[in-house]
Amino acid sequence: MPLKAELHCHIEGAAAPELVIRQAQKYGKDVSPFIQNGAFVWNDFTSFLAAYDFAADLFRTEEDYARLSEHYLTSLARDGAIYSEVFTSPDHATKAGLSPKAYTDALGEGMERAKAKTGIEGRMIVTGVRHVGVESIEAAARFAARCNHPLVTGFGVAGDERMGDFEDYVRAFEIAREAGLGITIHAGELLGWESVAAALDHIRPSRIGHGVRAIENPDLVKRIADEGVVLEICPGSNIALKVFDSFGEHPFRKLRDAGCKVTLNSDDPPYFWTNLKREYDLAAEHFGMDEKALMATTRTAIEAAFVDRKTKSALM
Ligand code: ES4
Ligand code: ZN
Repeated sequence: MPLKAELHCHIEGAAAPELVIRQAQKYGKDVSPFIQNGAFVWNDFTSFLAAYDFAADLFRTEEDYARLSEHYLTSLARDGAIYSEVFTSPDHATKAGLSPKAYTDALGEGMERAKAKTGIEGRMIVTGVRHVGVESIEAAARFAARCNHPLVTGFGVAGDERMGDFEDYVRAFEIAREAGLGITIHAGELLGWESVAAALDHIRPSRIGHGVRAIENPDLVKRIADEGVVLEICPGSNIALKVFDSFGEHPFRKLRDAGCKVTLNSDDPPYFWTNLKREYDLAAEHFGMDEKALMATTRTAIEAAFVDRKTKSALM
């Protein structure tokens, strides 16, 4: 089994249905509109976000969040992962009445517990959400910049790519960059290659979340390869959300062959009927990735990780 590393997973989106059901019992909520036969129910990006928000709303206390990150990183380690970066979103915690600091400390505590049990290294990327609005994104950046949590090493923007413009987020990313945080932004998933180009022009990230629709423009693919921008590719998510019709049509292999730095990620694993192990298995089955190529993908992820040099060299 190849060693694995993950750069792109939303922590609330990593909550397994069993854990969400347990949380719903705790808070007296009916899961049936969003979970049926042990699986999340949704049919497009908007209804996916609704199910995601329902589940996220069931994590309310520090112990809820600590259990969530402990649970996820422990299961990842059992599947052969040595490193994981998770997207955190202070917006969810604020809605639940928890301060961004209490939320982050709790997730960090869960990550430390998982590390003590399994050795897996974890870091957090504080994330602003496009469909919540630019003010909340800047607030997330300011929090990330000042929180001084040793496991917060990055800042990103996720959410509905069809809302807002990249120009709107320049100030948030400047705040994060000045604080020394790593920078990544979702682009080229729901919208086409122009979105990836705009993200590169305005935000200058070292990594792009998804970025797969760059394949629509060969000049842009060359630019990504030349500039060494790392793509956080989530094949299972892309097929579940119908970004591409089938794994056979997914551009992972073409992007890799064109010299782009590619990594494998699970995004919101149970919503997309996946996990990191399945992503590696899919890449072997559909993208012709042998064991050596998969290990190279893991190495690319660790090289691109938002982690201090000492930890990085210990992982390599
Ligand atoms: C996302 Cl805000 C958010 N949460 C989970 N998954 C996502 N994908 C894109 N935006
Ligand atoms: Zn994502």
